[in-house]
Amino acid sequence: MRTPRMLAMLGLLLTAAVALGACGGDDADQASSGGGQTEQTEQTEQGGDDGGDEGAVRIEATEFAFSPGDVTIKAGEPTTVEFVNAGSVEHDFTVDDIDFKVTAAAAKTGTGELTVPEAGEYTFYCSVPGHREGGMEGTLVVE
Ligand SMILES: [Cu+2]
Repeated sequence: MRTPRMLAMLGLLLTAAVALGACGGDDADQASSGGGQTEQTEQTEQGGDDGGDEGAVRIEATEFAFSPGDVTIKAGEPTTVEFVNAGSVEHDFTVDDIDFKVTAAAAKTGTGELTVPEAGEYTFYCSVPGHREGGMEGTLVVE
């Protein structure tokens, strides 16, 4: 008489324990790993996009123009400037307000890194004599 009852109770306890354990496990998995993975994926994608699009700018120089004439970067963010000289004489990319200059010989590419802490519009130009007057001037927009 006692043995069957104890077995029955044990069975109930085991069933309850398994059911509770299974439910608890599912909830925990969905809450922690499911939510965590989603957040991590979003952060990684956003970070990658930001770095690729806004962490670098490419400016081309010819006689006597910059392309593009207006360059936009983000305030406070380190930005790599790739200055491609597609012309046949030396050119440079100079921004007096932030004391920045990248020079590139004919058919060469110069690179430099700048961080502009304050938003605003800064004039850039080529400091080779006569080039600014010839049209090598543009606006660096920091936002
Ligand atoms: Cu020039």
